[in-house]
This record gives sequence, structure tokens and C-alpha cells, in this order.
Amino acid sequence: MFVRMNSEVDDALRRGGPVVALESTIISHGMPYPQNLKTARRVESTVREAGAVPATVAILDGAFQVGLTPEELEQFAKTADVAKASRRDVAAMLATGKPAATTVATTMIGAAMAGIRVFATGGTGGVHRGAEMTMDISADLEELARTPVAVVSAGVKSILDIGRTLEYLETVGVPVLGFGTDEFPAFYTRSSGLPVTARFDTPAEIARVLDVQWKSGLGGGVLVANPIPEAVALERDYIEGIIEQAVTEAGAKGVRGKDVTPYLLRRITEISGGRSLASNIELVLNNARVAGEIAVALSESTGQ
Ligand code: PSU
Ligand code: MN
Repeated sequence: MFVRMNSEVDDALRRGGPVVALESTIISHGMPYPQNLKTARRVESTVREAGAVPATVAILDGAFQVGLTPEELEQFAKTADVAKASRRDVAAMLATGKPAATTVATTMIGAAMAGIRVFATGGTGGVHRGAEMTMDISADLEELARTPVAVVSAGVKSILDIGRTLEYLETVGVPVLGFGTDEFPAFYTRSSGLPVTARFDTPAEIARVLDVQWKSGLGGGVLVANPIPEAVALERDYIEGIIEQAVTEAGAKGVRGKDVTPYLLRRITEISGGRSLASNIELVLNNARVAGEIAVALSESTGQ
């Protein structure tokens, strides 16, 4: 009732074919126009090249729309004031029929409603630096705990407290699978010094773990951590300096609540003069490819 699929996604799911969900907040609040639109289109093509059907998710006309038309994609890329909807915002958005972009948490909700098991993004939300004072912890983490979707990301940006984010995921029982890595990646850099739950080197092995997670009744989500390609990774000291500046500015300006993450993402792009954006785009494409391959492997092994 509250989910609508385009016909391509619907057909693929009916025959047990591979589908990859994609989020819309990364388009509306995560990257500037026009790079956001160009990236969203390239991400969809990358999923197709891997053999899966892309399904960008957003809230439109009182339902989760799973699979956007090119015009709808453009609307989310160009409308500066489109709302960002996390779990707590969903009922109000659906009831009023207002359009909203979906975060990792709400894209997982829409994907699960549609029956999609694999989702590609850039980075997820997590425990913010200073959360011991602000209690700013992304709803993405609780969603990972409860909703059975695998999220392929390049780890989390160090705008967050990566150690506490992993502690939280451990507490709520979310497997963090390293794709070709023993270490949890830190978005712009390949390492964080912190271990993943388990390492796997092929999409088929990841698909097998997902199948066990869900068939065994363990349920909930899985975070697949896929490091940024070496060639486009940034130097740790360079990006850390920029992130610290952005976090300090956000504190001084009193930025709060759902505005914190979009503010930091925008400032990091501005301060780096677009250098961070180029890396961000490449890691998202890399995640889309790996998610496509995992979706294909899952579909081949389980027909879902
Ligand atoms: N981190 C990024 N890029 C993003 C986001 C996070 O590197 O675009 C977006 C995602 O949509 C994520 C959301 O789900 O920010 C988290 O927001 P919050 O911290 O308010 O939960
Ligand atoms: Mn928050």
C-alpha cells in the first residue's frame, strides 16, 4: 500500500532477478548539482553493467517510489529544499504526500517493503564525534539492526566517531563484512585501524553470508564495507584537517539535528575545492559495482 515499484523493478523481483536499491539523500543533500545528477545516472548504469536492475528510492505522492524516472531523478538533484526523511519522518511524509529524499535508513525501509535485499551507497550515518554530549547517533544504525537489507558502503566518514560507530553496531548485532579487507575503511581512506567482523574476498561469499543471516532467522541488516579504490583515496592528514575544520564550524554555528550531516558534507566539498567530491563519486561507483555483483550472486544462489 505504501510502496510503488516501476515495472522494470517489479518484473525483476517477480522472476527472482538481481535488483540494487539506491538512496536519494546522497543526491539531494550529499553532493552539489550538477555532479549529483551525473553521478546518480552513472551509478544506475554501473549497476546495470554488473547485471542487476537499479532502483533509486524516494518518497513521492504518499508512497515509497522504488525506481525513479529520469525526470524524477532530476527533480531530486535540482530541488534545493527537498526534505530529508529518516525513519521518524516517514509517516508524516506519507500522510501529507510531500516528496522527500530517503536516507540510508529509509531507503532500507523502502527496499525491504519492495523485497530488495541489496543496497549501494557511499557512506552510512553513525555515531557523531561528541555524541557523549549531543546524543547525535544516526537512525541508520538502528535501521541496520532491524531491517533485512545488505548495505554496501565505503565505511563511514571520519566526520563520525568510527570507533563508537563500530561499538554501536556490535551492540545491536549488525555483521560488518569487509569486502577484500580486514579493516573497516574510513570512506576517503582505505583503513581506520579497526577490524571488521569477518573478511570475504568474493561477491559469492558475501551472498552466502547474507543467505545464512536471513534463512537462519537472525534477521536484520548487514553492513558490507568496501574500501575506496587505492588510486582515488585521499591522504589521511589532508582530509582529517578539512573534516576537523568542518566539524568545528558546525559546532560554532550551532548546527543541530538532521542538518548536521548535510552541513558537514557540503563544507568538506567546499573546503577541498571539489577534490573530496571526485573521490566520493568514484567510491560510490565502486560500491554500485560490488552491490550489483552481490545481488547477482544472491539471485543465482537463492532466486531472490
Ligand atoms: N554520509 C555520506 N554521504 C551521505 C550521507 C551520509 O558520506 O550522503 C547521508 C545518507 O543519506 C545517510 C544520511 O543515511 O546522510 C545520514 O544522516 P543522519 O546523520 O542525519 O542520520
Ligand atoms: Mn543526527
